[in-house]
Amino acid sequence: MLKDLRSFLQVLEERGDLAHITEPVDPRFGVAAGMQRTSSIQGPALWFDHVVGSSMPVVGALYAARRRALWGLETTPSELFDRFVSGLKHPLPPRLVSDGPCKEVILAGDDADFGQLPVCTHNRKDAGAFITMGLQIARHPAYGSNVSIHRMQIFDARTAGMLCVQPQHLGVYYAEAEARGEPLEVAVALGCDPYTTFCSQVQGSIYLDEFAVAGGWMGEPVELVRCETIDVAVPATSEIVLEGELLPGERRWEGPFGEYPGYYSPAGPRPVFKLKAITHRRNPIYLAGMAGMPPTDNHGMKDIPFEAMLYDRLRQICPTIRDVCSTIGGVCKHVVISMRPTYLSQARDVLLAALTTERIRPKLVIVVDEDVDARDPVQVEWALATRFQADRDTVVFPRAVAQWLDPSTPLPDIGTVMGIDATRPYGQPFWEKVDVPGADSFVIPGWTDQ
Ligand SMILES: Cc1cc2nc3c(=O)[nH]c(=O)nc-3n(C[C@H](O)[C@H](O)[C@H](O)COP(=O)(O)O)c2cc1C
Ligand SMILES: [Mn+2]
Repeated sequence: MLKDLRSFLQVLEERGDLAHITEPVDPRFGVAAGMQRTSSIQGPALWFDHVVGSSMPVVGALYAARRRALWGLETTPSELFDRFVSGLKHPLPPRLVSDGPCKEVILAGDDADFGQLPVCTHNRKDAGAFITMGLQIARHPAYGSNVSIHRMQIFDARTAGMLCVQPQHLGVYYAEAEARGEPLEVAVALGCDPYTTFCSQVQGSIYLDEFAVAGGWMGEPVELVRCETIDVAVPATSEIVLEGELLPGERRWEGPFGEYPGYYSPAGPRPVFKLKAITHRRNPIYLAGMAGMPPTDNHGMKDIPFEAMLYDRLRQICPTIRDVCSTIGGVCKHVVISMRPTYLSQARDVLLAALTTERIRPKLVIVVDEDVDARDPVQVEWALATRFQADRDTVVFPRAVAQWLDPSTPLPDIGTVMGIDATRPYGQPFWEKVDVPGADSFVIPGWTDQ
């Protein structure tokens, strides 16, 4: 099991999927430029040895390529969803341990300063530098522990904005604490192993402890250590931990920031995080990650849990679902489902179920037959071109719940969703698809034999 960021980086190093940038790089746009470039060519993860103004190396674009996410979760494309679902069904609660590497250096009070971190500025019009890959960990007296990721805009040495709004669980925790006039203690773990990193993206029940899902995936509990200044426990092997609290009754203007739909999300009044301590490993590695135009870390990390949870849900009504793909250009809003329909209208049932999920809501769902690779845009378009008639096979729901940050919606959070049934008419004769015997296995030297 990969139990920390370092062992994952070791795997990437061995597979030639981690490139070292040795020349000095500016944390303002420079690191982001590298991350964006390698993401768009699906190149390696990047290790920046020398980020100007900091002694910490920066690693970025770790999850911008799906292959790396699979290596991190130590699984294969064909096993991914089943492993994911089995972690959800068999969670293992985390274990508290007395000490861990993330305590090797402890900086509390005035010694803790965001300026110690190489926090990067990504996009031309971003309001400033943002921490984008921190796991926010918080506790609630009734709901338990929560793990999620929320961007943080650095305001000054010990103050940051945090984008955590309801119905996100951290937003709920904060709203309830604020209603009692209390701060919400929050720890931010930066640079964790792939399992705890991915558990942050499980959109489960508010009672779910995401660390227990990570434990389920690993087959052993995640080890946590208590924070120094707040009553929260964090992964023991985190590279860096920020301890602090969200202040009640305070808002500061946060944003704009280049978000995952590929647009600047507008500025607004947001909760304020007050830093109380920083703890870190010796020679810590700072983890950066892009949102913005896909593909990026943000999309890569959201797509897999989104697909796996939809897969699990849809398999309840259709066990012959083959694949669920959150398409790259669809920025976590477009889903292609391949399936083998076993009765008339089943493809439509699946389509409707996918469009009416709870927190993970697609805007467009395309259902294709099993012979179409849902991950190949050419094949999906071919199915649309040859198996789909718009008047017969389209369903449109106006005024559904839309994803926040979709700039095309007429009202905030309200928008139209659409389903397309591009499966062959069930049970009717249909033209036969061409095939060439031996084409898939034909070896072209230097091309198909690597
Ligand atoms: C890199 C990255 C950055 C994210 N930033 C934010 C953010 O700033 N605000 C937010 O509400 N969700 C953000 N998310 C999505 C949440 O982390 C995600 O929806 C999570 O599952 C919410 O957890 P919850 O189900 O416990 O509420 C981000 C996701 C990723 C992968
Ligand atoms: Mn949660």
